[in-house]
Amino acid sequence: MTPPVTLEAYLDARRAEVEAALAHALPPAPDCPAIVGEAMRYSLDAGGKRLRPILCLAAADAVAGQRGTDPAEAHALALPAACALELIHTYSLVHDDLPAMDNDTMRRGKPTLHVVAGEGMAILAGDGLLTEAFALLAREPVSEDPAVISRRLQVVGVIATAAGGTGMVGGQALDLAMDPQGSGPGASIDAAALRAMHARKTGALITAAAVAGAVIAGGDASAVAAIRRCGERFGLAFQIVDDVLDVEATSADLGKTAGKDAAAGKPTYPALYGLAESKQMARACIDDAATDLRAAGFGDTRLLDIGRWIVDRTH
Ligand code: GRG
Repeated sequence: MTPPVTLEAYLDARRAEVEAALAHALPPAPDCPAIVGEAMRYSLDAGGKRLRPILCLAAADAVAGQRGTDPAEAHALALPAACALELIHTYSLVHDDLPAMDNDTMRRGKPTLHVVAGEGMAILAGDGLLTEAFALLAREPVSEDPAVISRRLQVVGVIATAAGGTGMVGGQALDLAMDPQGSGPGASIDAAALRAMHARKTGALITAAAVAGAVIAGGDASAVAAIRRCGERFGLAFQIVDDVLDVEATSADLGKTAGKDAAAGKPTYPALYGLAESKQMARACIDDAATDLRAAGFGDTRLLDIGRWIVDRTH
């Protein structure tokens, strides 16, 4: 496999791999009733950057480079985890947009799922996406090799921990309990609490993407630890940039309602630190990750470029 030259070509190639695999990631009708299968597909096929799956594949690439194994084989091993991460991410967006949570009407440039299919179907589609993610992780990558089977099990644990109460669900619960305009227990939140909430809500799944790719490609403990630290920094940078874009970008750019955080009086990085310092903080996360990756022998990998993509993105 000839490595693509530009980051754009690399991202396009990985995205195409992910899209092709996602096309087969959900059970077809009539095994799965079309009414809920189509609802799942509506949100999954609505686009999105596919950041988490691409990060997972890039981490697998980095480990393959270090171990001298075939990158195409590493991709084949990592693709199920990459797809599962996108299924879980999509479920979280569907549920986050529900009236009981963020109550949003636009996502990925389209009306949100509950708007087109109703709340009940949106809840079920989210449940379905989450559950199918773990079905996929349980059955793939198909292998008789005990080492691969053991890594597959490890990946299930990594992703479940990131998606569950200690990760995304826990973070979303803390977010939901926040009451910026009120005087209850969630009324005030300082910088440390904001960071801790985001580390769970957004950071955990991004970190898990990097870790899952490294684990399934056969990374040793020190490689996995280095890639985990990178994922944590990428997760924080991603959230800071998300907050900045909520202020600076338009709804058309974002494909979702812009300016909602400020309108709700939510504590955000720009609200706490200002726009310029927030941007500087995001860049510092990526610079620290790059320094750390270089020290761990991953200096010449796409992971560094993905960090730049996270901070330079416009949507
Ligand atoms: C419902 C358990 C549960 C969790 C929801 C992810 C999440 C937790 C809420 C989404 C709210 C939100 C906008 C968070 C900010 C960060 C974020 C996840 C943005 C969307 O991710 P992108 O930019 O989206 O990767 P695309 O559409 O490109 O995949």
